[in-house]
Amino acid sequence: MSDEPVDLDALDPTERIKYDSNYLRGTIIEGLADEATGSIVEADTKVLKHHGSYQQDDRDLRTERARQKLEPAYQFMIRLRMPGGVCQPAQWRALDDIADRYANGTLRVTTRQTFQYHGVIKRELKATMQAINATLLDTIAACGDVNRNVNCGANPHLSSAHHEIWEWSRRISDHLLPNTRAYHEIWLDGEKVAGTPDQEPLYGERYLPRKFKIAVAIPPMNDVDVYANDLGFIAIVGDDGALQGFNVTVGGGMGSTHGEPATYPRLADIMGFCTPEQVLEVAWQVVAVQRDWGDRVDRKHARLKYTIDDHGVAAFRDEVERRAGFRLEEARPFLFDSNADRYGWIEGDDGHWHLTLFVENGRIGDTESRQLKRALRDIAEFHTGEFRLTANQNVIIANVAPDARESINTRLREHGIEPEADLSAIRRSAMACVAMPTCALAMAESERYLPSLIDKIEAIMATNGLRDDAIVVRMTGCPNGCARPFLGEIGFVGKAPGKYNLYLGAGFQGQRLNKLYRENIGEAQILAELEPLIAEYARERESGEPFGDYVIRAGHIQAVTNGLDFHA
Ligand code: SRM
Ligand code: SF4
Repeated sequence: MSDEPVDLDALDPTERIKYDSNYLRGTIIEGLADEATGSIVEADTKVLKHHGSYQQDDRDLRTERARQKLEPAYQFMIRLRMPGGVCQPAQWRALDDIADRYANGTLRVTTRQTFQYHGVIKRELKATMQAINATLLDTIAACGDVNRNVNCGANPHLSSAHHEIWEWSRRISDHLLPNTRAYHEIWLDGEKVAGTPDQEPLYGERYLPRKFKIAVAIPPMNDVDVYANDLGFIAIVGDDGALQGFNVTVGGGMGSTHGEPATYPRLADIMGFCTPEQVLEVAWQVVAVQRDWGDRVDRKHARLKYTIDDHGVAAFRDEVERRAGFRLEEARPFLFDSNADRYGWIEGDDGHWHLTLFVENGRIGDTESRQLKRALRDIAEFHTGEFRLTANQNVIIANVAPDARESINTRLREHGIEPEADLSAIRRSAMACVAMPTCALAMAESERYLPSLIDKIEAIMATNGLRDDAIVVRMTGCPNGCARPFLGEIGFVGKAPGKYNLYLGAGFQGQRLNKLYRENIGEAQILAELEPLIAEYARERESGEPFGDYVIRAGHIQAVTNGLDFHA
């Protein structure tokens, strides 16, 4: 970190807010106490993110509230930090209670393996944070310009080294946590320690130029979409089942802005290989170089992916190696076969079983016919293994003894859930971001709309004999890319209410971006575009050929292997 004085006025205004916040305190305590409004001041909303919470308002109510001359229906989203998505049954029960007591009665599994609550009001924000902390989970650094929740391949059956690899994801997460005591002071009534100013050896007083994300993938599954992360570790497990180390990837990200070609999704480059003992140092130095080299003037150009394109991977690697004091080895061979989850019951090496349940768009709630939230809560009363959230927004009931399987099946069926439901492959390969009504940035519906669109695409697939063929479909309400839509073989990105850009051609293993095929189209045109393509795919595809590969081979769309070609 450089000690040179910084002209904050020359930087993005968020830099001053972070600097002035006194290590993420701001005036949040005062804002929580202000009963005149359900909101907090603008600068504090930016500081609050680093504590895992966003101020939002219910967009469904905006017009009516304005008509009544009321302030917007302010509420807060809270995101947990849960490395690798692991949650113990007692924690599940407590988190379920919190959803009913303080939030909107649902738990939302995110695309980064954690939970979000929506609809918490300011008056109850602190109590909610305290209730979360009482479960021994927290929300520190779940959002903001810091390293966020570390993802890890979620399928424990895959490799005997899984536990060890997951343990590394947890250690990376801990290693990169901010040091400030602000979180404890604000939410947990922690004492202010006089005379000992906070220090942030990694982040400094202004934290990172932008958010930072890490994932650990365990081949052959790329269920974390490792190439969409700023920093990735691909576990290399030897034939003897022992963890040899990790290939290191840098410079992935999805976010872009419509009509601004200087912003683009980018897949990470493989930078080399490190041993397990080197992982923490590599992670630290990659973050540190991005802290020092990242753009603090233009937030739209501040993610590591732009730093990498500006400086080149070789220069970035040299700097990381110089600071770490060792060189990375040549990357080692590995293979990914898909970026999806495997559903149903699977037996692990040790005779324990794991049930991956499809959760449509990650929303765990109850309806009259299906009480998923209730069922999982009941299972958490007797389950002796753990729950694992996947980066595809699903839930794994993991480490189940063989004789406990039947009670889990029974409990699910009692609540209208078929444990190994025979859903179409396209529905199971689809995911959508939250979007309306909580996301301030949504331009179109996503979570609330995708299921009905899938009903229609599903019918086209069935007519063409493709009911059991997976095509990865991703939808988001805007181009920020929260459901990684640019990795969809079919991607929909919201442009305006009811209108989407249609993208085609991403790689089935998450190894290639898609490309714009049609712009700003509504449902009728979406279906009219997809119907002949799907029919042609059914007729003409080669054995095992994924849809994304087919549309490129057939000349419908160009392959995008480099983010810089995304708009070309
Ligand atoms: Fe995201 C902002 C939801 C994963 C890229 N994201 C937001 C906000 C907080 C909107 C805001 O800034 O006001 C959304 C809150 C909606 C709500 O009401 O809950 C939001 N993002 C989500 C979640 C909940 C989507 C979901 O349906 O699961 C995911 C939470 C992940 C987590 O647990 O940490 C989520 N967001 C992602 C991903 C996917 C990933 O990381 O694998 C991406 C693309 C990867 C990347 O970071 O490039 C993503 N979110 C963004 C961006 C664009 C960042 C950029 O580089 O331009 C924004 C906007 C921003 O940062 O300015 C954003
Ligand atoms: Fe909101 Fe856009 Fe992210 Fe969807 S992709 S949650 S609309 S920011």
